[in-house]
Amino acid sequence: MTQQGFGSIAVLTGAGISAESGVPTFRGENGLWRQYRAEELATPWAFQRDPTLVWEWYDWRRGLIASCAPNAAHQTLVEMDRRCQNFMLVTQNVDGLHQRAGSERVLELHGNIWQVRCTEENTVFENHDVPLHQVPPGCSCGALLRPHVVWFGETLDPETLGAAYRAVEGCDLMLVVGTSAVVQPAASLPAMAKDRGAYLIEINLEKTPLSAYADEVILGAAAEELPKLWLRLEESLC
Ligand code: BJW
Repeated sequence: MTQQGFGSIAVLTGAGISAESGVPTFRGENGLWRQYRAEELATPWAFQRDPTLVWEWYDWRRGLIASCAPNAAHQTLVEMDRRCQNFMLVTQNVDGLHQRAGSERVLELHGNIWQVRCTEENTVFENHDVPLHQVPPGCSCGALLRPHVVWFGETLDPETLGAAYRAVEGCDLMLVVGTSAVVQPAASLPAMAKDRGAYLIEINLEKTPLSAYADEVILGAAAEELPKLWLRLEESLC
């Protein structure tokens, strides 16, 4: 690692950062996609076909996430947020654990499992009911509510994605934590940062398609490795 100071940091997180909190990842040995087929649950077509099935799955996941607490990796990112003037946390996670830990500058690329959206009016509501009172839940206008998350085949919110591009294009250090780096467009963000000259560090249990681009690959658990990395970086920050 160079000794120059880092003035601007962008972080991309994925399901792996919440794994040690007890939230299942999607891919890998114990991942959700081993048990469930993504196209039957995480697509707009699946919801059209069987909203009850899709909502039962989200209701189960909401219950599971509600019982989980942020871990040391989430806490480390709170410290970075507080310490660095130019900082942005971009997450693919919908679990809300970054905010529960205390992170303030967070861009949720794939939405939030604690928000629901009216399928007619597109209004977004907070909903923390565990379990849901009714499955599938309905809006007061009579239409169905859906989880306010981004499914395969759906576009990401342009404002959120635009803010993520800006953060990544302007950073001089990018950390990528606990993502398989296969889902687009999120997976392209680290390469974008690297192409603009950022120093790229990846933390993951295993190598990913991104590892070849990274300046450093730290193989290990996020809750263990991120606090250690932060101790090492703190000196050269901001
Ligand atoms: C640890 C650890 C520990 C474990 N410590 N590490 C261009 C090319 C090809 C395809 C496409 C493309 N553009 C778009 C597409 C289609 C599609 C896509 O990318 N498909 C690929 C799979 C091929 N993308 C989309 O459809 C996106 N929409 C879009 O781009 O719109 C425009 C468009 C549409 C169609 C065609 C073309 C353009 C939307 C993507 C939405 C993703 N939604 C989900 C569900 C969210 C809601 C919910 O949670 O229910 O988002 S899918 C799922 O994957 C979820 C995650 O956010 C996302 C990424 O997963 P993540 O976070 O990386 O988790 P895992 O499980 O994959 O990996 C965990 C990692 O952690 C592993 O590496 C472990 O090793 C590691 N780990 N424990 C450190 N303790």
